[in-house]
Amino acid sequence: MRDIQIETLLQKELVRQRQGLELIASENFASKAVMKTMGSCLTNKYAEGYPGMRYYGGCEVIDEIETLAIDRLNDLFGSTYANVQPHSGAQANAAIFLALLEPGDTILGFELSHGGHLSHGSPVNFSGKVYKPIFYGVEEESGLINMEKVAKLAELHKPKLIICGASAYPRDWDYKRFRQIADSVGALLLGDIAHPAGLIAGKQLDDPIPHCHVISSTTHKTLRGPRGGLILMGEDFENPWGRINKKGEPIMMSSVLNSGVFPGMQGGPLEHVIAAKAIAFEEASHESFIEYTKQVISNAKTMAKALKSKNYTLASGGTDNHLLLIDLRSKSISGKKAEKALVKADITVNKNMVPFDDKSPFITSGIRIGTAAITTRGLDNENCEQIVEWIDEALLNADNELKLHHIKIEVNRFMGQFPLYQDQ
Ligand code: DSN
Repeated sequence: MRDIQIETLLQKELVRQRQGLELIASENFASKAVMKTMGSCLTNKYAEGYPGMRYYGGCEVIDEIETLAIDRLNDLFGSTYANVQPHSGAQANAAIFLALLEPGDTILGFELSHGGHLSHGSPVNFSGKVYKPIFYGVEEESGLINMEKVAKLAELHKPKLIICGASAYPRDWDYKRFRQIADSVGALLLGDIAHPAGLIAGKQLDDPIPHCHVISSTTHKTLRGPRGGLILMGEDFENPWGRINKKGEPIMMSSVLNSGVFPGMQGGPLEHVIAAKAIAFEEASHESFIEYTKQVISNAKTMAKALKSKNYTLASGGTDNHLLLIDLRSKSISGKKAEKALVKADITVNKNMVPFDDKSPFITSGIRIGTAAITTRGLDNENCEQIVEWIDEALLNADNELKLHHIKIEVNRFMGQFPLYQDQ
């Protein structure tokens, strides 16, 4: 039986995605193979547990699929441990915290309003309610993280876990220095690479694997897979708390982390999504994906240059990765108003706090834009210069409905040159 209501809405959303300029930094367009697999019969199967150790019968095929996903992920990142079951990046982090920390333990993360993530200790998130969060931020002058200040905070508060990673930080991370700081205070280091994962897999950014004890990520941003999460370790190691198993052997961190995910945080894994993750990991191992990641960064740098030439202020002055954080305070328009105007022109962005923002998270002084999705559509540097022209025009005419409508028509016509899921 067809569900016409849902089919109509799906079609409407497909048209929106096709016609618009998708600049939300955490979004991308998964391949048709990834999408098809998410809609497969695997959604029907319960498989609590791990390959070879399930709580349900009939998991022989599922075991092969999950093992393939794990192997491909380890090959892609050069890691030796992978857990592909987390339903999202936030749940990967929750599972890691549950595995590594006791309630009340101190964690040191990146301040949310400076670009960090909710799940790194925000008071409105479980991570800020269950644990004791301390935050480092960026310097007001440079917009960059001052590693000496991170070291001082670590020395002062002796966190059990230090987190490096962000949702809106346009720069690469000094994982090596973070590890030195973690070691100096006996903390574990978690690298949350949810945003730059694809760029790291494409070898365009610094490699966190040799430096972080544990790594979490999403799979749907620059990595261009299905919506989901994952956990990695470069090398397994003995738990630092001296816990032993029934045989009197030290419990390895791989076992601690697996228990954190299941049964700690989740029940049945989404095996249809895990199969789609396996496809995405394979896709990301191709030379064409490396070329893609180079272009993502090149497009972001082109937009940064074009925006600066129009006197836009960029947090940290530019970008090393796929995202830009535009501080609109010098342009006298709020992030909320800017987002609304751009969306009317079919240019999708999100309002975002900027460091030292004086506006609330519902208003904000900035917008965050990213180039992962448009690069998948095939847009190049020249196209990115044109996008900046439209952004500028829309923001200068944020109250002019007719002008915004004209930009939308131009954007829609332009995007017609870049096919998306043509046979759907
Ligand atoms: N997914 C994150 C982002 O948009 O960066 C927020 O959780």
